[in-house]
This record gives sequence, C-alpha cells and structure tokens, in this order.
Amino acid sequence: MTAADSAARARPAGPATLITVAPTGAESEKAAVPALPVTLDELVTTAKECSAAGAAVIHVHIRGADARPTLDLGRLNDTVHALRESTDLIVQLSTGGAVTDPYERRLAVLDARPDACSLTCGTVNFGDDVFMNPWGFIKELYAKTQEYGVVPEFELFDLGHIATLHRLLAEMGPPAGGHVHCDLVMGVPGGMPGDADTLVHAVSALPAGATWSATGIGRTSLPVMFAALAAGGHLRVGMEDTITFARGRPVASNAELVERAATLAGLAQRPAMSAAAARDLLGVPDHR
Ligand code: KMH
Ligand code: ZN
Repeated sequence: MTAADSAARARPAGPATLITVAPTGAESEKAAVPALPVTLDELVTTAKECSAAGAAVIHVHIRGADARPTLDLGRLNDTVHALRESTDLIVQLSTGGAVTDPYERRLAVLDARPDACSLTCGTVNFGDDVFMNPWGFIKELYAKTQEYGVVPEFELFDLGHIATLHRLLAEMGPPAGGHVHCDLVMGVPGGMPGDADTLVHAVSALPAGATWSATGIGRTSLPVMFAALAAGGHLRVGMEDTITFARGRPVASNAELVERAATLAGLAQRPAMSAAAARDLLGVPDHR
C-alpha cells in the first residue's frame, strides 16, 4: 500500500477542529515562566479561559505546593473534580508525567478516574533526558484504560511509535470509547522533526479510521499547526509545548495560544469544535 492509499483510508477530520490545550507540562519552572498555571486555582482559571477561547480538551500535568511536577493522587482527584465542576472540557490526565516519574505512579494516575489520558507509544530521547515507555509498560497502561473505561490519546513522538500503536491495537483490541485518536508530538529534540513533510508521512502511517491532532514543540509550533490544518488534522497548543508566542515575546497566557489556534482554524473554514462534539468524536462519556 502506498502512503497516499493509507492517508485516504484515515477518517477525514470533518468540518470542525478539535483543540486541546496543554497548559502546564512538567518541564518549565514557574520561577522562569511566571504565566505558567501551577496551582489548582490557576489551572481552573486557565481552563475556563481556554474553554471560552475554543478548547475542547485539557491535557493536565499538575504541580505540588512547591510548584514542582507531582503525580500525587489526592491532588489529581481534586484536579479532576475541580475541572469538571468549572468547565465542560474533556479532562485528559497525563500518564507521561515527568521523565523522573516511576511507572507505578504513572499507572496510578488512572485511579483519579479522568475522562481521558495520554498514552505514549514508545521511548524517546527527550532533550538531555529519556522519556521511558517500554512495551510492557505500554501494554499494562493500555489494559488499565480498557478496564477503567478511560479514553486514551495515543502520543506519538516518533515514527516507530506508530508501528507500536499498530502492534498494540492488533494484540489488545480497540480502546475505551471505540475510537482511535492520536496526537503527533513533533519537534522534541530526539523525536521526529516538526515540519510538514514529516507530518504528512506520519499521518499516512496511522491506523485506518484514526483521527489525529498535532503539536509542535517550541519554534515548530506554527509550522506544525499550519501543516495540521492543511492536512485535515486537529490541534494541540499550550505552554507545555511552547512558551514563546513570537520571536522575543513570551506567551502571556494559554488562552492566547488557544485563541490563535481557533482563529487559524476558523480561517481554514474548520472552526473550533465544542466539547460536546469532541465527546461524540472520541467516545468520551460525560461524567459530570
Ligand atoms: N513530560 C514528558 C516527559 C504525556 O503527557 O503523556 C511526557 C509528556 C507526555 O508530557
Ligand atoms: Zn504532557
């Protein structure tokens, strides 16, 4: 099968654009990036602003009282409840955490019973670090999403991760929600580059019927966004992925990144998708 055949088999994105906001991440320090939301209050305020600006999904990493990344289950529970109470966003908890988080803590994230979670399909060099996702861990995490009915988003940092996704689906069957949705995370130092050629190639290799979004780290944010819109994909933006809005100008808020994405999606005649439509697309029940 040619790449073009494979791309044609992937489900077209439809008229609207699913926008995910990833507001915090685990890598930036609050002291260096004051606009980063790290407290629960800051996260809820950010979530409300991003929802109003057009986001439908929030990809959540949380911080402790010291503003450092944590996977503390009590805090995760509080976060899921607070976001559900204050917005209609789909709450997607990160199971990637920080590169230092042990597998057991990453698996335990699902005990907070989020709507959705990230599930990275392979190990990748991550700047000076390594983001570890061996096959045994991927399978264990996937089995837990199936058992708990938590809808996974398959995070793909490299082309080999797509091969692992095919292997996972072949061995373990469809995800909770019944629909495969992927996120191409591009431009990580050590992962696939954030450019249009790579994006088109990656999309051509996705499973038939899958939908996908893309995000470009740092300066690849805009090229990846334009390429994703042109190729019929959805978008992820946020301060997890970029802290610079334009050359020499730090991001002021996550909402301005969502606003820019929604504006570009509108110009592409594919306006931002509502959270309700995103739930339908992804097969995410409304737990509120
Ligand atoms: N913080 C990275 C090491 C995820 O959220 O699932 C992993 C990450 C992926 O951000
Ligand atoms: Zn993340």
